[in-house]
Amino acid sequence: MRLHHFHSSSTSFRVRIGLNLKGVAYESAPVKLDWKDGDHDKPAYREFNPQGNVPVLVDGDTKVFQSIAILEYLDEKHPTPPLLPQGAAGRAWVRAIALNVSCEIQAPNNLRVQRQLAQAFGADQAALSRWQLHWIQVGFDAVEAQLAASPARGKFCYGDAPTIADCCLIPQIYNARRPVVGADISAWPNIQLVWDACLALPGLRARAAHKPAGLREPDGPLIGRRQPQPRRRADVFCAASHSSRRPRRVTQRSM
Ligand SMILES: N[C@@H](CCC(=O)N[C@@H](CS)C(=O)NCC(=O)O)C(=O)O
Repeated sequence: MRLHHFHSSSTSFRVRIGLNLKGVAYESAPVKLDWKDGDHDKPAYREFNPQGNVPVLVDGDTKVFQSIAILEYLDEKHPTPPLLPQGAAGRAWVRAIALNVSCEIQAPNNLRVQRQLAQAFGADQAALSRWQLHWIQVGFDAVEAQLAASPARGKFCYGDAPTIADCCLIPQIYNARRPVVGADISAWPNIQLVWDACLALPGLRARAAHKPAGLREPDGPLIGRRQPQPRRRADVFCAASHSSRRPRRVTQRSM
């Protein structure tokens, strides 16, 4: 399998967590996201992925777009450990959390939205930060209420094992805690509890899932060519986290 992703993309991070939890090895194909000269905007990448975003999973002749579709694809191809509970009601509940994060929080805060706000409507960084925090608060309020009301909540969003809900929520929490957004997740006690439980689990540990220990992170070719590493903090991205350290190649899951 090959994952086309960006090291600080929260949607890519969802899939890396899923791959880590399932112990599936993958080849890493980095795609530089950038406000001005991102690879995702270039014709070669648009041809590869007309949606112009990351992540994309390539499995033999199969190409899967959209992080939640990728997580479900992985779950069907590698059923153990499962990322969805048994039963229609539980599965719908978990998908509702994942989709809330994906559609109601990440989507309005995406790079292309922020770029449009800045370029077409003159939003400065302070306005963009307020914008991001707003959608995080609205979305986390809803997730918190759903978690608080659920008898199924255990250590994780649903029960005592991580599901695609946790795969989506953890990167979003990571994103929300960045200084440029500044959300205090203790305001959402159930989300805080899930975050704490996830950090204690090796396959879901945010840093570890982000950059597996001992492995060099992507600076390799994307669609047949080498590309430069991002050099600056990209705080306006839909980032999962940012690091000034050089990213590492991810070729084998270590957890
Ligand atoms: N709904 C998509 C969203 C993917 C997405 O927007 N990814 C961001 C990175 S976190 C991206 O590539 N943004 C590029 C852009 O906004 O143009 C998914 O879940 O895969």
